[in-house]
Amino acid sequence: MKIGVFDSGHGGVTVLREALLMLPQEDYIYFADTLHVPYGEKSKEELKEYIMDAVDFLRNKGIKALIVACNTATSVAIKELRQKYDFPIIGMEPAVKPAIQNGGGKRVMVFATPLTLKEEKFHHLITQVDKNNIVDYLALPELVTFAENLEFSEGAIIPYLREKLSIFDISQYSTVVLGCTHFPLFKDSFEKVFSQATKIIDGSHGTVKRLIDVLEENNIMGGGNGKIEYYSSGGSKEDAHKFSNCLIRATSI
Ligand code: DGN
Repeated sequence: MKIGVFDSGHGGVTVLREALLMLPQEDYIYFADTLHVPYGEKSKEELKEYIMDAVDFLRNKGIKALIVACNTATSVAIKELRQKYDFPIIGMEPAVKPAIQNGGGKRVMVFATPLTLKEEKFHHLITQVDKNNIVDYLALPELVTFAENLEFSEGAIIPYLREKLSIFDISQYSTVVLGCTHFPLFKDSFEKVFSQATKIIDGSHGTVKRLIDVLEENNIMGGGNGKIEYYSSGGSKEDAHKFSNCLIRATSI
């Protein structure tokens, strides 16, 4: 059986890429909720319905485990998902803990969607790990739209990032956390905006490590060879084109 990977759109390819590298002996089935992307500024109640529909779809296709490759969906629905389905479910979490460990007391910046940053899950995480008040955070919802429009050019992205960051002293950050799965698709622009000394991290490695543990614990590891099936709620050829473009970008950047 396959591993399900779900995102509002095509940011989840950054997690799929990591899974393909670390777990090549699995098959994958990716679902993008392109009818409802972006998720970052919708109501929780609305999103929960979309997320349940997406996961029902994947369950009906037959999956042995699910990665919710979307920080926003994880924030609003992970508890309900785990209650409803009997396969293991791995969610995303902004990589704040490793960022603080990396930082040696210097400031950390977290980028995510507005909903992820508003949710209790994020504030709970911050109160647990940010004892010295060194974590700042900022919503970058437009990056999701840029990605879904396949607009990755530094000429468009760098001015956008500079404008959003104009009120911050960016030289003070040891670490930047990309807390939305779409954002690593813009790693080249983040690297140009921040100094070379700033480390840019995301949660995909930690998520796939967790997936490996869960597959081992449940004795359901392996049996595939890296095959990928793709579906979207929009069901258009354009969606499939976006998926392959984003996956190629995720593997090449
Ligand atoms: N890729 C999603 C995330 O990690 O939060 C959200 C994108 C969106 O739909 N706003």
